[in-house]
Amino acid sequence: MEGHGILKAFPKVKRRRPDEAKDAPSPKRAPAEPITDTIFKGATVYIVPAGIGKTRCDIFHRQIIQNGGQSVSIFSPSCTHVVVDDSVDCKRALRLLKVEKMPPDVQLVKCTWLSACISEKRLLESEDYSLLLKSLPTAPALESEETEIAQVLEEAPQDPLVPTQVDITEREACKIPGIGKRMADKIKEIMESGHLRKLDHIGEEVPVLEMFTNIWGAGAKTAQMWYQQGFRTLKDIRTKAVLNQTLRIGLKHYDDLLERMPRSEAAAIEKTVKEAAHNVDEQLVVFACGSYRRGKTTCGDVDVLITHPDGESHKGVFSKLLHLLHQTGFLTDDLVSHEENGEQKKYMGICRLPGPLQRHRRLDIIVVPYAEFACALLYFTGSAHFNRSMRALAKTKGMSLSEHSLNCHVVRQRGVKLVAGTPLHTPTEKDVFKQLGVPYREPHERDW
Ligand code: 8DG
Ligand code: CA
Ligand code: CA
Repeated sequence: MEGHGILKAFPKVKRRRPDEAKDAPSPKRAPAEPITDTIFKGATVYIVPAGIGKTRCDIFHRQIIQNGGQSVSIFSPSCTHVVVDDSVDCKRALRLLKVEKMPPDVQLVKCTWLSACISEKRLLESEDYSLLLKSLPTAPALESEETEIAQVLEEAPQDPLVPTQVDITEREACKIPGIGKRMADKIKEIMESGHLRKLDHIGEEVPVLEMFTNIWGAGAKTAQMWYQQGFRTLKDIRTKAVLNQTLRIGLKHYDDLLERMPRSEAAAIEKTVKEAAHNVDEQLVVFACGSYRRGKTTCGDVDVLITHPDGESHKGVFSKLLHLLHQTGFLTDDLVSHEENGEQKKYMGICRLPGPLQRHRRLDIIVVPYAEFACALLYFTGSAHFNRSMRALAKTKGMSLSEHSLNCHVVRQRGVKLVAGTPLHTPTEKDVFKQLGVPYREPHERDW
């Protein structure tokens, strides 16, 4: 049910992932995109975001994964294809990639190649789309379905009620590269009836489901269940639904937790945790990671990472620190008060800075052994998409990357890890990049 089609239509207003839901108490990571086809099987694609825009990059990324390929956010010689916006020429592409020339086996292609592969449902030769060749096909770059429909409608006859015109338009639409029979059918339906039936039920259900999943702790499954039980408002949930402690807290702070906090507030939260940690042990190293470390102007929550340079004294810090932060009233509610992940310990809760107008904010605290510090720092800095790309890159090199370590000599068979390999010595993040053979990226360069 988590992958229910309707839920994919949710607008991106969420500030935390539904997979952190209490119905899945140990927060699982984002589910992998379902693979529905094999168009891009064997292809490892790096999309140069310049000029393409984040939304289109995201769409392409999903299309590649769903069609059996790999989409990575770091350029390396193990990519099979590098895709650039149609406006980018070869010289600029090389500049953006920070290389003098393309590695021999990497294809440098225009966006139209991706659109054409998707529309023709096969991995096309890149020759016709190569940046080094002058003649390029004129297929429109793939954008969202809506944009495609809109473009076609713009060129549609003025009187959509005349059936023959509708048929002509449908036939014409089919001729446009990138528009198949299914898309043409949708265009026809819109022209005939003024709307798309497929979207009808979404109008009623989605806003309610979205409101429900915006309760911290409620995932898509829970929201669907409530909807099926006939609940339609937050009051219904408050008064009629069976709620566990996490959901009660999520509901209590519904408005506060929906809002992202300004960066300055995240800094004040980091400072509060740091001071308390230094009361426990002055030597502790304390860092806010996540979007804060990536330099974002607003943060969904604060992710504080803690370690001790002597490699031992991090032990015992976790409970002392939480006790102190509870005592001062800074921590107001615990969502997941103690989660163990190997030698790492994680707390997920809610805090509030002192003062009359302060809001409740989400806070994660992670205590890690020093040997795992660099990999943990890299992981909790994110972004989640960047992390996926780094892990995919490690995989192509017979390594594996996690929040604990970068391992070499990993043995996999058909994607299944048979031998876990040996952790490499990576005292700093730079060491991780170096071992993976890619240039270091500052935190603010890790959004994609
Ligand atoms: P935000 O809180 O401002 O919305 O953004 P964020 O700081 O990037 O996200 P987060 O949810 O607080 O997660 C912190 C980091 O944890 C994230 O940047 C990278 C890492 N991470 C992954 N995958 C996932 C995942 O599936 N869920 C969560 N919660 N974190 C993940 O690499
Ligand atoms: Ca965060
Ligand atoms: Ca977080």
